[in-house]
Amino acid sequence: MQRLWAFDEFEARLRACESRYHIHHRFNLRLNRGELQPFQVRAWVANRYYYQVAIPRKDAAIISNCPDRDERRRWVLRILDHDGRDAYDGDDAGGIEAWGRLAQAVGLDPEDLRTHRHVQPGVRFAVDAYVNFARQRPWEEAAISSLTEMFAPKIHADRLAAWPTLYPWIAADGLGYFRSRIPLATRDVEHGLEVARSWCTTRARQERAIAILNFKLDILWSMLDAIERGFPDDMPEAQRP
Ligand code: AHQ
Repeated sequence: MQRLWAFDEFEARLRACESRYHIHHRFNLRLNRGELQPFQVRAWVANRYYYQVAIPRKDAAIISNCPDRDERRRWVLRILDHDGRDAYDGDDAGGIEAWGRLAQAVGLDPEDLRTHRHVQPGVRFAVDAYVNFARQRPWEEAAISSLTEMFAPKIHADRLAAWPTLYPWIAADGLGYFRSRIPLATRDVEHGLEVARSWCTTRARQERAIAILNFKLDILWSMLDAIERGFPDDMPEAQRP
C-alpha cells in the first residue's frame, strides 16, 4: 500500500504538470510571438469559441452530479461567469459575450462564429470529450479536471502583454476577456484544490487526480494540434476565415 502524499507534495505534483500545458504548444508560441497571420488568429478565436460555449454546460453537468448544496452554490458562479448575469452589453454580460467581442475585434463574421463554421473535427471531438467526462464521472473528478486553470493566469497575461504590439490590428477592447479571466481563474483554482484535498484521501485517488489533469491537458493540446493543422500558413486564400 503506497503512502499518501502530504498535500503540499500532492499539489506540487499537480503543478508540475505545467510542462504539458498548451502554453508550450508550437501554435500558441507562434500566436504569442506575432508569427500568425490574421486568418490564423481568427481561426483560433472561432475554434476556442466552441470550447467557451461548452464550459457552462460542462459546469452544469458537474452541478447535476453534485449532491452538496454548499459546493453547488460555489460552482454555479462559473456558469454565470460565462453565460452572464445581466444585460448583454454590460460588464456582467459574461465571458461568452466577451469572447464574441474578441471575435468582432479580430474580424470574424458573427454568423460563422455562431454556427461554428470553422471549428475543426479534432476541436469538436476534444471539447465534446470534456463535456462528456463531466457528465459521466463523479463531480469531484470533473472538478479536478478544471485545475489546468492553475496555469491559465500566465497564458492570459502573455496575450495582454504581447498582442497590442504584435497584432495592432486587433482593437484593444477585444482583449477584455483575457483580463476578466485572471481573477476568476485564481478563484476557481482555490475551489478546485479544496475539492482535490478533500476527495483525494488515498494515494490511489491522488494519482487518479494527476491522471485526470493530464487527460484535460491532452484536451487543450489536441485542440491546438487540430487548429494548427486546419489552418496552415499556405492555406488557399478562398478557404481562410
Ligand atoms: O477561458 C478559459 C476558461 O473559461 C476555462 C474554464 C476552465 C475549465 O473549467 O476547464 N478552463 C478554462 C480555460 C480558459 N482559457 C484557456 C486559455 O488558454 O485561454 C485555458 C483553459 C484552462 O486552462 O483550462
